Amino acid sequence: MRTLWLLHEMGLDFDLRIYPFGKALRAPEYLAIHPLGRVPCLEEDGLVLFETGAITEYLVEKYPEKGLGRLPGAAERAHWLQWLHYAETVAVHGATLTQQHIVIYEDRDRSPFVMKLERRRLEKALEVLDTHLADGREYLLESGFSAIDTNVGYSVYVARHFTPLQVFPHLAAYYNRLSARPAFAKSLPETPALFRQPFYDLRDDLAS
Ligand SMILES: N[C@@H](CCC(=O)N[C@@H](CS)C(=O)NCC(=O)O)C(=O)O
Repeated sequence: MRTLWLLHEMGLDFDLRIYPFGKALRAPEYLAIHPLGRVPCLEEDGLVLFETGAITEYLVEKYPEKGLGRLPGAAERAHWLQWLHYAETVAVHGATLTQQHIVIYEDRDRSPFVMKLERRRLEKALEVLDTHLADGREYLLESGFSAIDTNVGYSVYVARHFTPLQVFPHLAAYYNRLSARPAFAKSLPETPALFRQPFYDLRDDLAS
């Protein structure tokens, strides 16, 4: 979703191929593109690239006129890189919580301890963003919207399924700004593919 969002923000022409989670991602044809069978993947002019962060850097450098990167030499370059990679720090907690609450099918295989720990670690990671945004800035960099906002924004999109954003007022306002962008709306799945409910609370009902 975050790469799709970025492509829409950039206004590029592209063909989207959707691979549902499951066997399609482990088919030999797909493993020839991404050896781990994950999404996303970008193919352009014979180049095959995986890892969202790398795809982000590649796209903003290939299309500098879109203005969504902060290229080497730019004043905010170092912080642009910092938040690009921080997006993955947040995303990993979201991915673990997605696995615990949604992907794992049987209650006996879920861990209330992991759910609690990961929710706490996610909240600490969100707190850092909330504090950063507390000075009233609209987006992560003072110079305005860039590709790091699609990466971090996606991580917040996932995170809010597992922790209420209201306790982070600056982050909640930032997420509202991001989700009002037309390119964000275009990147959402037409039918809920993964998140079938808006919020997944802690599961204290599970045996420890
Ligand atoms: N760090 C990688 C993460 C890739 C990843 O784990 N993608 C997930 C979806 S967000 C996936 O393909 N999961 C399918 C699976 O593990 O079978 C990236 O940003 O591209």
